[in-house]
Parts: sequence; structure tokens; C-alpha cells
Amino acid sequence: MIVILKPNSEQERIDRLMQHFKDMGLAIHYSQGENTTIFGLVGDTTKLDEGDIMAYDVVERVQRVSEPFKAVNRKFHPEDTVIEVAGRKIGAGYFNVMAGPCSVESEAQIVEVAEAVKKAGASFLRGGAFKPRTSPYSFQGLEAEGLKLLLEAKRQTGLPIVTEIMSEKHLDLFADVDIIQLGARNMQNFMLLKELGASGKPILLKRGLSATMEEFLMAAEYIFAGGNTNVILCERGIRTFEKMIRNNLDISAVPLAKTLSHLPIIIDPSHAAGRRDMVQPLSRAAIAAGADGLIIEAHNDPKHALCDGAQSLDLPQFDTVMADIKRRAAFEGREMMPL
Ligand SMILES: [Mn+2]
Repeated sequence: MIVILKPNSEQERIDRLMQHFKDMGLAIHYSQGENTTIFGLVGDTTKLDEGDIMAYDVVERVQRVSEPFKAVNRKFHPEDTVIEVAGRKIGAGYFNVMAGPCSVESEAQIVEVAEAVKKAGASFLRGGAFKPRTSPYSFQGLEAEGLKLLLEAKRQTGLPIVTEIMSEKHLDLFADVDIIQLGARNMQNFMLLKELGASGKPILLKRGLSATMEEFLMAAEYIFAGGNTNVILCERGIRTFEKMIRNNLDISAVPLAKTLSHLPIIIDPSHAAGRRDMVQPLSRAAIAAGADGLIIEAHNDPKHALCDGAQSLDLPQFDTVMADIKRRAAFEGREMMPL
């Protein structure tokens, strides 16, 4: 971190600031020019807050030169992280497709979808039980009952499950869930991030719809800080000026996340576009960009789906898209899970 001081600052005040940094265990490279004095801070600056430094009136400007995230930073962990869940590997070339309906609606529905996506080659069943909806009047999910139905579908098909948590109060209910999803709207719910950090469970962390890459990786850093290193990133589209699609898939998030971090990253093409006709082309783009997997909405009867019907593939369409994904993943040298 570089701290630039105001010209002609009193030495006594400069000394006080230097003492502050020394007390924090940092070394200082002191450089005095004709008009400007600059400090280069050496050491662990992750705990420093730019705003706190600006509070010293001798400071003109503060500039970070290294990222504020450490545990998830590739600089300190050069190899790709591989996360193992229910016998499946995720990351470093191991490719997974998670598929299922937006919401769990009934036992018949979730079991039918689970059987179909398993047959097509998906390695996880997704399905929402607790739904964060924009309107309080929209279907809120079957909640605890929905979780039971997901576990029943898991029992019948053997597919591990991924489902979203909305409150740390529900953690006990998620004991048998294989991957807990933290949704886009809760990406900066810091209390929930801390609890998921303490839980040790595999976490699918979705990027907030207006979150920068730094904010996204800092959310992952929260989970690591709690002692949990089982984090899978998920890019699901960000908000832009374009209104024809629900969100804009930020495909550059894949190579960017891979440069900055060692964590696996998957793509959600369903929520990214909000349209089923875009699921296949965006899945192709995800594979080509280096993503470690996909999470796709599929439903046995999208026209009557209680949530996100317009972006859900029906089961024959999922079959077709899945066949294309397998071909392209093989072409790109990925290893499809399950083997
Ligand atoms: Mn959905």
C-alpha cells in the first residue's frame, strides 16, 4: 500500500502516522521528494482500511497495490483448488453440471426432474426450497418441506443436492445438503457468510448482481476466514443497462477469477439471460472460457413452473443441451463428473 502525504506536512504529524503503521507491525519505505513524501507500506496490509488512513490530515491519497483478499488469492496458493463433494471433484479440469428446477414444487416433480437430469449426465440436483423473491407476494418456496423433498429425490436417485440458504437460523436443516448455495442477493450478508465459514460445508457462492470481482472474492474470503475452504464461485450475470435479457453474463469473470484466485468457478446461464434459448450458447461460452461447471434450470413442465419458467429448459431440451455440453467439454479437455 502506498500513502502519499500532503506537501509541507509538519514532521511531528508525519512521525505520528509512521508510529501508527509501526504499531501495526508494518515496515515503511520512506521516500522524500522535493515536494511530496511517500510511504510504501510493507507487510500484511489486508487489515488496513484506506478510510482510516485518510482520517490522518497529513494524508493526501492512499493507493492499494495488492489485493485485499489473501486466503483465496492465487499469489499465495498457485495451484487450482479441487473441491470434493459426494465423490465428485470440482475444479482443475473436473467439470460438473448441476441441474434441476428453480423451486421444489412436489415430490413427483422433483423426483421426475432428478431422474431425467441424472440420466442426461448431470452430477448434482439443484432445487430451491427457500426462495429469495423480489416480491413478498411471489411464491416463497416450500421451505423445510421442500428440503425434505430434495432429500427424498437424493435418496431415490443418488444425486447429491445443492440448494440455497437464506438465514443462518436454518443451518441445522441443511445438515444433509451436499452443497449449500449462498444466493446473489445474500452475497454480502456478512453474518450468514461468517456462519457458513464456521459450518465447514461446501458452499456455492453466487456473485451479487452488482458486485465487483473484488467484492465477490472478499465474500469468499469471509468464508475462508471462518475456516471453511470449500468454496465454489458462481457467475450468474450482472446488472447493466441492457433490458432485453434479465442480466448480462460476465464471461470475463471466468478468466479474471482464475487469474486472481485458485477457487473453482461455474456459470449459471439460466439466471444470466433469463431466457431458455440462451442457455445453450452461454453454456458453450462458459466451457470455452474455462469454467469448471454449469448450473442450469430444468423443469418437467416449464409453462406451469411456480418460478423462472421462461428460463427453464424442459427435460428433452435439457437432454439436447447436455449432449452438446459433453461434446464441448471433452473437446476442451475437461473431465465430466461423475466418471
Ligand atoms: Mn431461479
